[in-house]
Amino acid sequence: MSDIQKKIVHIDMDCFYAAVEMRDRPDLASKPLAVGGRPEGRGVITTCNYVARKYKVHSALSSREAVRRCPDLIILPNRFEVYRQESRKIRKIFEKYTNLIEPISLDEAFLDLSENSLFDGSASETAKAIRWEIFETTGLTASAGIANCKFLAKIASDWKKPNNQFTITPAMIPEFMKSLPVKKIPGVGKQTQKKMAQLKIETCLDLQKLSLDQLRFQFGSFGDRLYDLSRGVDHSKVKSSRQRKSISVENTFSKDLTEWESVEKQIFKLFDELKIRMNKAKIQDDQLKSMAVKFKFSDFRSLSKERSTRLMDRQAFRDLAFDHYLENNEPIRLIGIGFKLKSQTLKKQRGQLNLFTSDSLSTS
Ligand code: TTP
Ligand code: MG
Repeated sequence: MSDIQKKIVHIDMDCFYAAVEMRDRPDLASKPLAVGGRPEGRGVITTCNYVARKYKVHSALSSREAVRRCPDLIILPNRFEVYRQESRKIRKIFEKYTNLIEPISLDEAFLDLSENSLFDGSASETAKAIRWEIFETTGLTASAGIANCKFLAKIASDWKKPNNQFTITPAMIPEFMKSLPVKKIPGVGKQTQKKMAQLKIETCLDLQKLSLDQLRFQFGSFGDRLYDLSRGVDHSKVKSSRQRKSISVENTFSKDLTEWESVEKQIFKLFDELKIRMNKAKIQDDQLKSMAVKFKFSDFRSLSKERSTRLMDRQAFRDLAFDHYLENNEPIRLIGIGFKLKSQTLKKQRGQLNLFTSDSLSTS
């Protein structure tokens, strides 16, 4: 499908953590309110409501400075578990509309609605419905951006904040890009901005004036992406971790393992690798269905042991591996560990998950 036809929606909750606090403490809703650490110590502001933003209070500002800018600021402690809980509810709402969801953080996600036929295929009407359902369910407001690519959808969601949405149609893109500041381009951080400023590049139009070769010369491999992004072109896909059925890592050893100690050591090593992969794939505990440990023996037979789980737990892998080891005490040439993940819909979930291909699975 060409990008012209793509329909990407970016949903971003309005002053998310602060909004949760305002919902739960309506008496504070009209006051300047932030969540974060205490101003007496070295606390920082996690986020604040829009009243506080008028005083130039913002995320990552030291709480001490925040109170200096806004003496009446009320700072509540972070309640991450509550924010996580709300985030899960919001995720569940997204899942009613599409399986193609890429969560970016607790309060932000991309949805690919290209194949969606709801509301006569209107992504902006679908976005309205999603925002309304979020509000009905959680009492919190969200903003949305709609465009034919992730880059523009994300910019659009910021355009009419709070509690609103904005669509960038393909016809609007050339004009829109002209005035867009380069700092809005993902990947253009402080250093790149500085370099661009030296080159008198402030807007995407300024960038468009550079040839691909010039961009490569100035910005290396990022030059190709800058060429596209400055024209409002972004081919990156909505990467749905929900579509993933499993995640695993494995290692083959040059010498078969026979001692439990060496098996245990490998399990811990693999666990650290798995954790990194899970972070990259943005997989959260609530997506976990079961964990598995696979052994491939010296005769190339392989056998996995599986156990249901809801937690990413090193000790649990060790225990599962230990049981597996006791039951099948043979030289091991390969160990794999991983998780099976809950799938998009219950219907699809049945019978299709196989963490390790062509392996027999013993379940405990
Ligand atoms: P954002 O979406 O960046 O901010 P926001 O939702 O508070 O406000 P906006 O209406 O502008 O979207 O971040 C979402 C949550 O992530 C935010 O409520 C708190 C948290 N957060 C941090 O913990 N540290 C940070 O530096 C930022 C920016 C956000
Ligand atoms: Mg937000």
